[in-house]
Amino acid sequence: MTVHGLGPRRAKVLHDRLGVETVEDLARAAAAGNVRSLPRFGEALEKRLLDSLQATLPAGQGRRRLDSVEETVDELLVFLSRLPGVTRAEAAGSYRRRCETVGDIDLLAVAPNGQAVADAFAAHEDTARVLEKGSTRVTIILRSGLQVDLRIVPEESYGAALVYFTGSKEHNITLRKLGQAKGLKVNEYGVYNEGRRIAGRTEAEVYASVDLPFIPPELREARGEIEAAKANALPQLVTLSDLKGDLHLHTRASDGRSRLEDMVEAARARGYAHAAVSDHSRHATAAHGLTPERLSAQLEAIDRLNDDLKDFRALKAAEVDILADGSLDFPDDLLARLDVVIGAIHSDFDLPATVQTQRVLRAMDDPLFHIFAHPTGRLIGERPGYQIDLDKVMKGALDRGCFLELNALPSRLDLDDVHCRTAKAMGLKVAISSDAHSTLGLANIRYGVDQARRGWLGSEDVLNSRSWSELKALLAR
Ligand code: DGT
Ligand code: CA
Ligand code: CA
Repeated sequence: MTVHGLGPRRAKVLHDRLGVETVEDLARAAAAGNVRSLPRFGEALEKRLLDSLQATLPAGQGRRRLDSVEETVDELLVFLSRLPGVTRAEAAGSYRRRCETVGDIDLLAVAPNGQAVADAFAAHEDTARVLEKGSTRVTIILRSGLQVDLRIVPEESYGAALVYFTGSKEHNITLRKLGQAKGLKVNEYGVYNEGRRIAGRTEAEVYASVDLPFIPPELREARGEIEAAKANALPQLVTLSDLKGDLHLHTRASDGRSRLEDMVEAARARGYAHAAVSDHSRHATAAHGLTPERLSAQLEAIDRLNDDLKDFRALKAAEVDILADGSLDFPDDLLARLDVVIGAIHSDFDLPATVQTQRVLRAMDDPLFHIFAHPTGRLIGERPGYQIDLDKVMKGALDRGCFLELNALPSRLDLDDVHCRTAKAMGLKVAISSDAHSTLGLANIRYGVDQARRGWLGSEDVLNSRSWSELKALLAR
């Protein structure tokens, strides 16, 4: 039932006819072509199931969502930093690059006596198994099943080791080649010129030894960052403090858990200048979508709130369902009263790509439309996105003067990093939005910022890095 496209009835048929007990069983049956002939299945559904399983299995088989490991990483870093002799403890690997999922956790510690630190780390109370232990490295499996690699290095190698273990592997290889071209040897212990160490204490030192400025970890994917660094053309990446507002949040009126006043107060307390209250529209019945009457009442409540607020504006918005034919779920006279109209797909996921793309473009044809939310609909490790031609959608948005969202929920991160970069390249601005369903949910925005940085976005590429008056001008079509 966790597989997208399967309901209870079909799950039962799979179990009764094919003896499917697990997701892995289903993957095997579908790959063997045994699913298509079952009643109410067919070849198209078998293919969709296979696609869906491909998106699910890698996460099921070991990769974990970034947010799900953060607490563990924080605890282990505190544990490490309190061990005798440890002067630094830092996370590296895909975790530090802020990838949306991580295969394992890589930690780096600086200490003069590696063996003592290795022994103490392996003896952590959450250790289930020790896979490897020496004087410079330990690999353990935690009780949660998560693997942790720890490397212990001396102070003078800290920068070189941090570069090396942050990766990516492809980034490292490119760096090493740059070094080779200068007659230097670059490894995890330092940078060497004919056996003499010339750098390694800090990351900046290592990059400088190959004539590069410091490259932020989120960019280290061998996607042109070294060339950009060489040309002194690295982007000035967006930071959390660049954001002046949040353009997507929910209240108790639809499927949120906090009251309107509390959401607005929490957004103001974060230091924002504005926040868009964007509850669901009526078609999203599972999310208690608002009727036109209820939305109208909410708009009046927001007006009253704003009367009492200084230096902050609650924006009138809605997350409006884009219906199957591309029409919007609220009438234009109601949409015209909103500051921000967000369109989203919550139904009819299974349309062919051309139809899905047209559906969205048609929705954007409405001059009241502003932002296309979570553009692919994927849920990381749970379901792939619907079939859609995102390039066409992005070009369509640019032509029409609308925008795409980078939904910051760690289960979505939608747009992904690669599509953020495509958007930037074509001059299309992206809204980084929390999609908060409670006051605490506003803090998820930082995952969106991480992803935006991986997508090379600067403050200027982000819609909500602007004050309301600037934003208003951008939204006007
Ligand atoms: P993951 O764990 O699959 O999410 O991805 P990473 O990037 O954390 O990969 P991991 O844990 O295997 O290794 C951590 C870093 O160590 C990696 O980003 C770069 C470095 N590294 C590992 N193996 C090699 C290698 O064979 N060559 C080079 N140059 N670097 C490597
Ligand atoms: Ca790793
Ligand atoms: Ca590792």
